[in-house]
Amino acid sequence: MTTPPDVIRAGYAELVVTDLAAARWFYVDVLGLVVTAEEPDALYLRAFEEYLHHSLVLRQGDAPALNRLAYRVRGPGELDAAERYYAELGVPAHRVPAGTTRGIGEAVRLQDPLGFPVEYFHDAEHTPRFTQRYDLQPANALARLDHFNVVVPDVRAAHAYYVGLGFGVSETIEDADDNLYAAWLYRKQTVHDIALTSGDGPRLHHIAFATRERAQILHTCDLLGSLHREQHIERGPGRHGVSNAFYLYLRDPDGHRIEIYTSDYYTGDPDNPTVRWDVLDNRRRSFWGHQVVPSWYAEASPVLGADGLPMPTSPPPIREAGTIIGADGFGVTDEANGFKLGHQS
Ligand code: 4SX
Ligand code: FE2
Repeated sequence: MTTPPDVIRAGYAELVVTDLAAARWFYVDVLGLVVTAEEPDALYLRAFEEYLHHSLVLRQGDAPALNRLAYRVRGPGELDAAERYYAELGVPAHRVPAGTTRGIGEAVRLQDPLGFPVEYFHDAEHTPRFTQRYDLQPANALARLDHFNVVVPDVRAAHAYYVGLGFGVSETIEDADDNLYAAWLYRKQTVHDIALTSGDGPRLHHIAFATRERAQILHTCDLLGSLHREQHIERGPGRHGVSNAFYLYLRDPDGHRIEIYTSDYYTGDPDNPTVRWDVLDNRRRSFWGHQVVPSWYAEASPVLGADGLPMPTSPPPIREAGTIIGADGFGVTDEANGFKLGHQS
């Protein structure tokens, strides 16, 4: 098998939004992302520690969708490696010239075997890095893009595809019958660049930005409350079991899900052990055992195919949300652990 392209990390995503002004309010006014460039039908945004041109593009369109997930590769030569790799997989891939996406150099684009529109790029315009521009940063400043999370009907197949691309597996959710419900995979030295969630797919589950501290996440909650825009809060804030990160999920005006995430752990050693969670462990998705709202399992953004139309989806063989009474609460592990509310001995 040909060597896969040397991926550094999740680089940027492009979302189609139906009301760019509403999206600008959410991403710039509320989340505080930095505007690198603005066009009548597009916004190029970055977080405060980022120096590449953008980590998020919002493009005006007719229906909400994911236009592209982009991974940064280690050097320009890795674009050749990507072309060779996908040729061998039998997946059509094509080069696009520098500037096809504003601020991004030459790139290779393809519809990956899981059905997602993916780009590999190396070169990108540099912009000022505002790490210590505290005079510019709001109290909820986002530091950098952290990861993508995608919904796929066959997590095992998707897991194999990403392992083939050279990703490490930090954590999984499994059951005793060998069903794989979710997996977290990385190239950079954190818990993930991409997570796989079982469900009707291909769809985009969320894009996550990291903050430096959890106080910054809590401030986003307070801000939305003060603005009476608390409807944008979908899940959390809380502590993940998987990844140990502190989190908050928001829905943008088009329903795209954005996670704010902080304080996961280092995975850079070559023998970093995979953490395997039992699907019946109620702490896996909320370390504090909170139930996951049904929308979090059910809803996700359509992804565009090579023809520019939404990809058809197919269902998973087994649903995580259906495996436990009440999705996540009241799992069997409570009694297995000898705990019953009101009957403690
Ligand atoms: O819900 S999980 O605790 O499994 C989880 C979801 C962990 C890390 C993530 O980034 C995430 O989106
Ligand atoms: Fe996430």
